[in-house]
Amino acid sequence: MTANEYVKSRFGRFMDECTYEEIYTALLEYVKEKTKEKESSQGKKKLYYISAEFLIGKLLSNNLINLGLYDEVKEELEKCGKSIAQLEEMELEPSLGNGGLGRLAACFLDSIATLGLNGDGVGLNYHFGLFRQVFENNLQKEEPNPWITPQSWLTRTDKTYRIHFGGFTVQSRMYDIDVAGYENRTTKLHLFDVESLDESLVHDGIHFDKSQFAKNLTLFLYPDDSDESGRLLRVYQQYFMVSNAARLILDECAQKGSNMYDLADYAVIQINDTHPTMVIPELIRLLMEKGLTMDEAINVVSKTCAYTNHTILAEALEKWPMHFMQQAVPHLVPIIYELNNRVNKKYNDPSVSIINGDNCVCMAHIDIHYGISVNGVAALHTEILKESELNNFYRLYPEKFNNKTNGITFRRWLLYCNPQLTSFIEGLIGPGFKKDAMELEKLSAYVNDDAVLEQLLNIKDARKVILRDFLKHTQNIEIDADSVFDIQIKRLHEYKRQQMNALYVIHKYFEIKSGKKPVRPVTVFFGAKAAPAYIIAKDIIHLILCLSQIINNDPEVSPYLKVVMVENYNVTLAEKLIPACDISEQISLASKEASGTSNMKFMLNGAVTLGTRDGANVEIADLVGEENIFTFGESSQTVIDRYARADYVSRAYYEEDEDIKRAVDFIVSDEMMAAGCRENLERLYNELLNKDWFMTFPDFQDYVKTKDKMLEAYEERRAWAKMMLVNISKAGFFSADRTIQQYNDEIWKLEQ
Ligand code: 26V
Repeated sequence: MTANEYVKSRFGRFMDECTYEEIYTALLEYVKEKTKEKESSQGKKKLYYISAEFLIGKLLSNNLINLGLYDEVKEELEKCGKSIAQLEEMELEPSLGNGGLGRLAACFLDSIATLGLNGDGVGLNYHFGLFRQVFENNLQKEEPNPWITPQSWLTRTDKTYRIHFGGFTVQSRMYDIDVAGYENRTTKLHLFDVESLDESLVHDGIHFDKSQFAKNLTLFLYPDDSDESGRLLRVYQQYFMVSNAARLILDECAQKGSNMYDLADYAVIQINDTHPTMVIPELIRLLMEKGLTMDEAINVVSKTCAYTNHTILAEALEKWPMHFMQQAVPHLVPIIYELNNRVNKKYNDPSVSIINGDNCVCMAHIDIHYGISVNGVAALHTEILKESELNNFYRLYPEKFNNKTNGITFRRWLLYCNPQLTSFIEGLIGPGFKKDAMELEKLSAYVNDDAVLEQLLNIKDARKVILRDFLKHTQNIEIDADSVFDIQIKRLHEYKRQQMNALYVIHKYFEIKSGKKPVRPVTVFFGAKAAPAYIIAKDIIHLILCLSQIINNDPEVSPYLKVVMVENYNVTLAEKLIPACDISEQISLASKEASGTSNMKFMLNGAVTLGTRDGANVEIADLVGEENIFTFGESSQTVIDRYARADYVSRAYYEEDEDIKRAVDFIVSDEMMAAGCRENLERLYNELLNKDWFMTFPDFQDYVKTKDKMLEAYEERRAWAKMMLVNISKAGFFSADRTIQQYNDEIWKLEQ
């Protein structure tokens, strides 16, 4: 049955006589049915990828592509006078993630299904997601982000569990989202929800009673953790997630014949960052309920779990106070003590203890001692883990440490989001790259082909026009499609240094004012959400929004420079921004960005990277060669040494460098005060002047110089197009299919 026939059977009318809402409802069911017809992988051993975030994005078009139905449905719609773009607007984007970690988990599910591996995702069904960002008076405000509608991708299952906390019990229910792999198998994302959830608890934006756990557990992802009650709630959420996951795993393994002693032959668990760590003591506890001794249970679980680290920022390595555990999960406490005692007895080294001197539980330490594998997410990141951050552990367990450089799914980040580039590539090298991304290398045969280079530039121009129209239509933002598109889109964090980019903008503003005008206008795009309690991050958003107001309304400057901060940056916006990008901003302080994954998406779509030697940028540079990337700034070793010496004084740079002084002073100038709030701007000014913890000043001049060099290079259109082509041709390594194959070969070892 075609999609149109399906619509007819559902509503008694063909598409041309249906509303978009009706067509969307019908197609959602159609796709769900088609997905169910596909086989899911079986096999004895199964992977459970447990993650607090799955940033899956909208699913309709992506699923149609993976099912091989996209072109057909698009055509049918067009024949009926409807557009697939408008249809896509019917779907709400689930905001079940925050940034790279969550998007990575979603890309991994796509690759797991595509490679036909037997593996499911397990997470939580947050009704209001992260939050929806709105700008008011140049400030970020947070609103709930509901996404569950009567027609949703969720399928309610019969699986329910009773989950016990200290003092009360809740009932859970599992909801499933089917994940269609590309022309292959399917897999499932299991999202657990609490039956007693009460959405009416939410009031005034994203506020709610944080103490009513049974009613609030799955309202939001990362609820505000600025106070103790918010942090405690995170422990409840995490336990809810892993207790459900552990029960599901044991149920499924028992059903397949496991006697529990052989659990590791049936299940492997990937712990995505430390958020799911409690699955280890919880599994031990459940196995003991089934009759295993503590020794046996620890032994079994220690063969089953693997841990991925996504950050070296100390503040992101979770440590929960023991009294939280005592309150939320008292039944895990004796197990955690026992795990700690064993470690202390064996190693007698407080730095590797599970319970630290402040009586907090170091979650990563549980993962490392009681897991089979510890991996970083890019080569440099893994080296830093081994040599510094986790060196004490590396010396104990060198065999557990390994690198798995991140990847992205090319289905969403090329085939779906950039059909123009996709069909152009296909015309040149055939369709093989869709299954084997390394075939993109074949493009290197065309690096001196003028017609190809010209066409590549045309496609980029066309994508810039599409972005311009989209932003006008959705956010009422006006941009010049002939300007250079310089884009930084990622979580707002000081280490990612959006503030350094903002200082560059101020620097340019002054240059233009003094008559030094760029040969071609530049549009600097930002997209970022700041954690609700992260004050300085919100101040940086405020700075950018004020700058945007001042610059875009200044007739002397705006013909040459524009600043755009898109509202509520999410996967849907990324899909529009990335294909249109010329300059990909990857400017984290070296050593701080574990990997980055937007850097890979940009490269794949023909943007050129402006980056520090950090995370996966290092591997991008190795692949494309120094002549096809613009790197700048201090090396990770210099940065690490500087932190060790603790002798960085930002004020000294400010006093010695007139450009830095002028840009920083502008933050508290009269113009800025007229556009923004004194309190926020002064706080940010003082932070930079007195602290600048992520060292923007030492890299500033090199950043300015390199970006200007890049703008010059942009004018050499043929040479620039060549750089674009080299970047695309070398992007194959960053396919998540490669990453997942490595996880399977080296850690999971599932049948294939
Ligand atoms: C943790 C927390 C804990 C405190 C409250 C706010 C908050 C927000 C987010 C997180 C986890 C974020 C971790 C994350 O997204 N890491 C990113 O992972 C990517 C995939 O490996 C990697 O490319 C990025 O470099 C890394 O920042």
